[in-house]
Amino acid sequence: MKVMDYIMKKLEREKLHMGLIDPDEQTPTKAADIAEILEDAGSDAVMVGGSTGVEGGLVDETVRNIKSRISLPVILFPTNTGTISPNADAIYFMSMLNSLDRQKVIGEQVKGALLVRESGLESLSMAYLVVEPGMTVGKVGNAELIPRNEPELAISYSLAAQYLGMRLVYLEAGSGAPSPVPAEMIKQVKSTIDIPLFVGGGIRTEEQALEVGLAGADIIVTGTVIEEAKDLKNCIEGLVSTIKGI
Ligand code: 1GP
Repeated sequence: MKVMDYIMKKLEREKLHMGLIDPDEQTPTKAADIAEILEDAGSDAVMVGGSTGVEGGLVDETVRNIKSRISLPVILFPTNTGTISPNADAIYFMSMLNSLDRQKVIGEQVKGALLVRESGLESLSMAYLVVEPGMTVGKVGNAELIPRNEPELAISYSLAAQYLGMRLVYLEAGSGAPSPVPAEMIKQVKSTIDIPLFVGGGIRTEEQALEVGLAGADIIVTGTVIEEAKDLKNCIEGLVSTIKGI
């Protein structure tokens, strides 16, 4: 089954959790250990990527290790064309619509389009919108951050993405953000668009996952908490059961 169909089918009955693994943060073997815990805990997919532009060989080795151990979809969350691994199941073909840097809006995508085609990866078009504080990805991407108190701007970007034919919207507060995207912004965006809404950045606790999910996020992404948790199994199980219970 195509990854997009898998996501849409699952969304008919529940919200999804995806764990983000940054290949820079651990060895490929350790990344596969984490992926196995995610799968056992009932998470829905593993995203592989980082905001600083990890080197291609390491991404590929990480993806291959993960793929050899789990059956969940492995989806690339790329920073640039150097991070494409043909061994993943799919790639978010993302545009940071609120970047002031043309390269992030369309340049990298033009550079990578043929590579994606040759790789045979399923391409999932996504509007990537960086909300305050934006953290590293906001800086690296030269984002004109969406202010936390301007949900109307987030709505306009999201709707523009939908009208442009994009299939997914991602509201990103930035990895390690002190708090997630505001619930009010999530609620207003969700009530306006018809395509699935991803929310990530700063989600560490079950309470935060619950708030983000209740506000309307369809797919909740956690990264930092996976790197830092003392008891990873317990942490992921708690997050997943909270999200599935909404
Ligand atoms: C980053 O939204 C993801 O792109 C995950 O953020 O690391 O804060 O969970 P965290």
